[in-house]
Amino acid sequence: MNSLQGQIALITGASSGIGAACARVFAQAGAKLILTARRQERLESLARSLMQDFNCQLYCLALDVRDRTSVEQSFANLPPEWNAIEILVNNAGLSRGLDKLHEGDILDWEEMIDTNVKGLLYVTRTLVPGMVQRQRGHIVNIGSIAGHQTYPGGNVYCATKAAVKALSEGLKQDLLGTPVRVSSVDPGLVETEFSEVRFHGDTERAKTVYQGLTPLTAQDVAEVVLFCVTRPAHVNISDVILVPTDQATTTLVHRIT
Ligand code: NDP
Ligand code: 8X3
Repeated sequence: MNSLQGQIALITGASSGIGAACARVFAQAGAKLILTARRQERLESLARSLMQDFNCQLYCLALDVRDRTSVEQSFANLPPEWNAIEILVNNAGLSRGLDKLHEGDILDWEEMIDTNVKGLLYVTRTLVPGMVQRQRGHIVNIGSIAGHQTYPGGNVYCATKAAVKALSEGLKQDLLGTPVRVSSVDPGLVETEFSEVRFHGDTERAKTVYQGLTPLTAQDVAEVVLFCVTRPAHVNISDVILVPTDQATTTLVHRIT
């Protein structure tokens, strides 16, 4: 039931966190993997480890999802044996800052919108036509609880994830009548490099986000993604919100202090 034997899966943001964990569970399930992110050395090190552990086929692609031309050309130039992508995990994303909207850094806003919204759109627009043509495909968008509930200082990040939610719904509606599925996997607090990136490398501040509670791990999220993509063809897991037991809403969290 959980086999992806021989299926080609492309994961964006595979160099860290949830994307890297998806790569590992997919490799274990027998998928052929296209790993993409900006940090090529990270991808290659992950690829070496997955090849050693699972003897899987891998293709690493250094890619900035914000660069539309590069997205289009990189996918157009995939070796023919890597062309028939069946699973796309739109995971690349980030938050920057936790400022009040009226005090926010506009460069932070642009980076989030360009990556989380426009980057996801560029990748989707480039790869989904092939899925429709082949009558086979599954897109998993990594949204967030932040796309369902806004929290103080979350403003633009939450808006990008609300956009991802709308895009998942829109794509699902537009693909109706084809066998191509769309799932949205929307986690709460997951301990990855996410907060370190949000706070521009301030690791001490990043650690406080997960202090006094048991957050989700990237592996927890990857297992849900694997569940979505291994259902029978007539079943679409449309939207999953998964949170730590210690988290009720974006702001209501149980911490032991
Ligand atoms: P990480 O920071 O650990 O991973 C983010 C990944 O995105 C990295 O692989 C990074 O690779 C990639 N990425 C960022 N910008 C770009 C870009 N311009 N082009 C290509 N790749 C890019 O964080 P997470 O694993 O936590 O985040 C993954 C997704 O999960 C994001 O969409 C995030 O919003 C979402 N999410 C995270 C939650 C959390 O609490 N951690 C909760 C809910 C959702 P590189 O830097 O090498 O390009
Ligand atoms: C990440 C979860 O609540 O930190 O999307 O924004 S949260």
